[in-house]
Amino acid sequence: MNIIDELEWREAINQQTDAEGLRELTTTKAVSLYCGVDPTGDSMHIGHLIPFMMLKRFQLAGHRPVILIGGATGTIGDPSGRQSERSLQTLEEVQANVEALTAQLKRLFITDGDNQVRMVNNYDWTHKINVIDFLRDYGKNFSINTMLAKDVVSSRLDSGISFTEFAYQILQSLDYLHLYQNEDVQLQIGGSDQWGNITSGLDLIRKKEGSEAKAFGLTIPLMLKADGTKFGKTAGGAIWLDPNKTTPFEFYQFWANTDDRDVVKYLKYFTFLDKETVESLAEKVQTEPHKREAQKALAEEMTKFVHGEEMLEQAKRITAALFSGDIRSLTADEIEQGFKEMPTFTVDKESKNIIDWLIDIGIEPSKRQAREDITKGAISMNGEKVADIEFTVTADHAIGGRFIIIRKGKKNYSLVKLT
Ligand code: 485
Repeated sequence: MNIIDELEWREAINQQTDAEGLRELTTTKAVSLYCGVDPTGDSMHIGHLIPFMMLKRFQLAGHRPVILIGGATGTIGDPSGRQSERSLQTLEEVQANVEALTAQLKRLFITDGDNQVRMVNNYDWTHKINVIDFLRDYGKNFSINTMLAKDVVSSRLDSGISFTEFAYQILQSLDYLHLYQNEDVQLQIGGSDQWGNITSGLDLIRKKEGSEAKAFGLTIPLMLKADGTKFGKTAGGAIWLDPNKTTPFEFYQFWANTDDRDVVKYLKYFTFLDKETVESLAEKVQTEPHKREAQKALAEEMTKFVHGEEMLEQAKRITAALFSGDIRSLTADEIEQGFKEMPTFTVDKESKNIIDWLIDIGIEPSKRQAREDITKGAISMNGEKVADIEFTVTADHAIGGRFIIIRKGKKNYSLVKLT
């Protein structure tokens, strides 16, 4: 299947500048293409990931991906899709974010062979352009009238936009021209909000290189959920790629909790599973939805792609242990991940009778209540029932010397940290 046909099947194309031309180009050669991201934070979230997954699809189909990190554009800030002016980041902040994003992105791609990923930073060519050259060599090719008509700018004419943000589209256009001239790049992809910047780059290429220049643009649609809420957000905030912000277990759970109405769409749009596999999973959503096989496949594919095989196995182990109550099988590290969102208490390491211990922590309100819960078998520690009111809690009970998991009733888990 041609890559464009594949993207169409995946419903992953929003707009294209020349559908026929691009289909032809991608069937006749290994095309160099790029996607850029600005270092406005130290981690990407899954919203950012989408265009990069498409970039990876091109790579898997034999094309040549270029990832651009916006060390220059990140110091300005893209006004696309925003209602108000951004505050500037310091150059140090931008630099630290460049490093974090570079590391995060690079390992998702193939890094050897003919079509290995190339990483570029637009600071490298942008910082050399002086203001006179900028105005003479590039400024002359941009019409204020056209720039004003772009959504990004026209939507801000009432609320106001600085010259700095207004000029952003010129910087992104210079990138495309630079990559066209120096890296043989003929396609730029991005989210649907990038359409204005991408087409403005194409205009510059045609002005500089002639109207026959073979360069293309393609954007990816915004993912919409069946229930109308925003994709990629949970009660706890965005789903980050950085395992310190969203643990691999939480990442796995996010995908595993996908609604039946969305899961087939996600399998196509996000995973590298082929058409046959997706279709057979789609059938299972119809015939045996309770097994949630499609959700499991989605969660596995995504967690493996972003965090690797080992972290996926860990996420699955935590999921299974929480389901069966077999807490003892988990390591302290896994407990930390699995119980991140659950109530947490701290207590010192001193040995103590179970009743006093539960009151100290705050899990039980009174001795009477504690005694009652213990005798009726409602309390378990690390997955084992504690039915004896004379039981002594010692530091030895802590998993990895750090954690004790208390369950009260059927599913009220608490994490107790020993200090
Ligand atoms: O030459 C380029 C320089 C900068 C950029 C792209 C090409 C970044 C771009 N202007 C931008 O702001 N991208 C967003 C970002 O960095 O957070 C998001 C887009 C989203 C998707 C994602 O980057 O809003 O649609 O393209 C990868």
